[in-house]
Amino acid sequence: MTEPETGAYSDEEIEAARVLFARPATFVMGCAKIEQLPEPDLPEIAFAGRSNVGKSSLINGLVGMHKLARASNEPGRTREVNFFDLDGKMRLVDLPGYGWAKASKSTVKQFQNLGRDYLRGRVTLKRVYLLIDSRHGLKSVDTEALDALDLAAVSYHIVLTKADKIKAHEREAVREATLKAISKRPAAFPAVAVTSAEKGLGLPELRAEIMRTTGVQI
Ligand SMILES: Nc1nc2c(ncn2[C@@H]2O[C@H](COP(=O)(O)OP(=O)(O)O)[C@@H](O)[C@H]2O)c(=O)[nH]1
Ligand SMILES: [Mg+2]
Repeated sequence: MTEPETGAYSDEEIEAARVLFARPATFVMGCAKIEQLPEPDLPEIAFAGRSNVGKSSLINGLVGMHKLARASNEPGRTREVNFFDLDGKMRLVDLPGYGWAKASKSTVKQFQNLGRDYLRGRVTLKRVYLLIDSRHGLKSVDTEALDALDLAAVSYHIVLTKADKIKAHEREAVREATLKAISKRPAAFPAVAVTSAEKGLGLPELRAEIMRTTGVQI
């Protein structure tokens, strides 16, 4: 049996990831239709989660640019699949948020179908980072997303966001509860990352994890 990689990174990995993510990141395109996706010619990682969970902020935090993903957050864009290129080596993909209470049913369906089609069919997708608000933990709408990913056998890694908003002992409690909740899920990576895009908490480790997962070298 191989040991699960539960988040120990060497100084060298952390430093290599810092260098990689300091390289230029650019907005490639926002896609509203599955036919518009860029050619699958680079490894991709995708960020999914409820709207407002912190997907765009996490992407900005990882690349150290305040406005990269936010700039694409004009009305409409949050319902597209947004692609960001990191130094021509990989793409970061900002998926439409789920759990939009106010959107019409047909709109919800349209962008959820797009996210689903992307997740199911993307040959270059290395992993989905499924974001969960650390103040709330897994909610039923999140559990539905996990069910769908497990069913489609799409590998995902849970990332707790906004950890600056809770105390250190609460962080550990929600991390452990989340880890326990995913322990029997087949497509779940056996670790839970704790992050704050605002304070930079957990970002060096997440960069290192992404580098491992994609196999990208500097
Ligand atoms: N305190 C705090 N707020 C955050 C953090 N990440 C995101 N936010 C805030 O949460 C809101 C939603 O973030 P956004 O990245 O747009 O979420 P998205 O809809 O998932 O892309 C914004 O007001 C952000 O400033 C964080 O790490 N800490
Ligand atoms: Mg967003």
